[in-house]
Amino acid sequence: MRRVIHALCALVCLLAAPAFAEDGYDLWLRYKPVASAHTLPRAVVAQAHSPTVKAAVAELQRGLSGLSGHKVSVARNVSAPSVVLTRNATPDAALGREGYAIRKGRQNGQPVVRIHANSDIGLLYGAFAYLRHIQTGTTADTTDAPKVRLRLLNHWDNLDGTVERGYAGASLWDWWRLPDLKDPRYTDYARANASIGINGTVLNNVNAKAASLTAPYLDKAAVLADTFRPYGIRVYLSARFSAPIELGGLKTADPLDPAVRAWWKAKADEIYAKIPDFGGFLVKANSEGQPGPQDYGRTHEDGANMLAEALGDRGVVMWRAFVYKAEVADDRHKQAYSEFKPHDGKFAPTVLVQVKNGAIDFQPREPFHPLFGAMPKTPLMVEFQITKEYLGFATHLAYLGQYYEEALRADTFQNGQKGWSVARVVEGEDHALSGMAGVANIGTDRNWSGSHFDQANWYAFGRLAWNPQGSARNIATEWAKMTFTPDPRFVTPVVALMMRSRETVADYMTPLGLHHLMDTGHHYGPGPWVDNLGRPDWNPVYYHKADANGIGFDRTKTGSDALSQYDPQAQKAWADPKTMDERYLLWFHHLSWDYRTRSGRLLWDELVLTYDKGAKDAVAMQQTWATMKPYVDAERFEAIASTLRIQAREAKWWRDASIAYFQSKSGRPLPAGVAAPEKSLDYYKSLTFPYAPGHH
Ligand code: BDP
Repeated sequence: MRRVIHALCALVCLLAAPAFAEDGYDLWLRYKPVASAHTLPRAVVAQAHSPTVKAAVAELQRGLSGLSGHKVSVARNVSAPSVVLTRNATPDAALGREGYAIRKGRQNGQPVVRIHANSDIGLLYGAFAYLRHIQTGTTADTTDAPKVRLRLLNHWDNLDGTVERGYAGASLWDWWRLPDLKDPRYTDYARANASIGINGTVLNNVNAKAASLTAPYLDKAAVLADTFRPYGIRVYLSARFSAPIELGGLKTADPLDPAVRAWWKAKADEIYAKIPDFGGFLVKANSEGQPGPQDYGRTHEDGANMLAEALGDRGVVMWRAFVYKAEVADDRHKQAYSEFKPHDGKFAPTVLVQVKNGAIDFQPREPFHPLFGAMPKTPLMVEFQITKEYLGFATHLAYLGQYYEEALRADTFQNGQKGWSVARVVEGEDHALSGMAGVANIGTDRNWSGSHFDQANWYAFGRLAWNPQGSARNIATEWAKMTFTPDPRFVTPVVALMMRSRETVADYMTPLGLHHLMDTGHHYGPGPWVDNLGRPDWNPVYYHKADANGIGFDRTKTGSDALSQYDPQAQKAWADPKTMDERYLLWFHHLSWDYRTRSGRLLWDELVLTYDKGAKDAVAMQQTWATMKPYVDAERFEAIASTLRIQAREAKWWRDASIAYFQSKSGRPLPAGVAAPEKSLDYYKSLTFPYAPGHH
């Protein structure tokens, strides 16, 4: 009888849930009553009480109380159905330093769920996994451990509280009021990250200010580090290469100058005195005007290895490969590879090279970066953008799990061998270090990410950093169940919508492998006509090369030959326009408007129809969402409906402006049945957005 009553209560709560307004603050950690509420443990039992175990106990208590609908207690011994946290007496090799096992059993005549780990942080990860299992209806015993060592968010946050390419409000870090301010939100940030396995955070923008390395700012960073430590999250800083000049009064920042080396060593010691587990430095050098070793005729490894020496074995250096030289090469696609590949094997053991997923710049679709598979002697991190600078800011729904999965699964054919996916390169089986970085989409907005569905991108990044071979679809399913409801009438259509969503954005922004078509500076909206910027490779016209005859960037032998930077077997996938995946077509080939695509249509028609489809699919997303109303609380339902409205309107704008522009080049009529752009090309060109967010 009691069971029936429990089940009924749980059901009532479940059904009632949509009635309560939710603002998204709780993310995927909402802990609303589940149908299995009556089967859940009544107590949390743990022996040790380190801050990390305390955090695990508190999370289990909070989570189980919410999920079961009644208060769960904390106990020393098992005298009720319990979840029991235990550090292994002898380490279990399968779990490593951060893994965990979850096993069902019995103790003192009571049903128990045992969470085992070799470390306290493993117990915390196990606690979050167990809560996730309850919310997603998983019951099997599990053993799991991360496949990547460094799972990091990169905040492009400025000291004045703005966020470069941030669309979710201001920076979470209140540098002005730190170190006194201890915002409880910092703990919630750490909980959310720990729940998906993120174990590090770079606090400041890669376009770094030297001031971040001064004593007052280190004291502020130390408070954040203290807050995050129980959750297994280490703090890192972006380091400005010229800091020895700006802060140290030196004449040079030459990495081979002994005074410069001594300055960095002393700086590292100062940091470790304040933050004993400081993670290390992230460096953007000799890129987009940032200082670096090349200013002194030195190499990337000279710079990276100097910083590695200063940190010693206390931390790592993440040296970014997003570089392009002051002198414009024939193809920006080739630059990072040309600069870094010759230096494979020359970096110190604590240096990782951090490579964007593609060779240009986080475009809606990019082939994988040719450095993956080309530097087998160097640990390569992949850097993804979670914030959607090039995919519609926070107002377009684009599930990036599907994007990351596509990049991670690409085969690099490292050493000429099949099966060396980007994921495998990143997992770094031949290296002591491995890492994945995601440019954060988090800010002071109440829902953290600017819109509810953008939370899924933070979530998916963390889950894929834990296991780069994970499935984007499964991750979306987990997220949707936890963030909204496990009701399949919601989960099935919403996951389908999420999985399609990034293709839709690529269709209305950059179809058929086009890229870098956005407007200048703020990167908001279409600007395929832009041809007036300081460097040729900043201009969209450089990338699409459309004229009366055709369109596309020839990266084969007849063109820039960037294709040759890939392993010959990887090249095959893109070498022949007739057999390749046409979603990459114009990335690699310049083709006549009359080129016949796989559909049998001419390239011009195919291009226009793809734009048109993208805009229509954006409207369809709105329609699907409208049918989800019964399953979602009113506040989040409306908020999402409003962003989808913006998206549908802007998708049409991208479609119309792009078709108008490319038609001015091709001079061809639109395929039958396709509506003409609403306004003239001049109208679209005349739009300006001086106050678009994220551009600082
Ligand atoms: C570009 C962004 C710029 C960043 C740069 C980078 O527009 O704001 O500073 O990437 O990654 O995509 O360094």
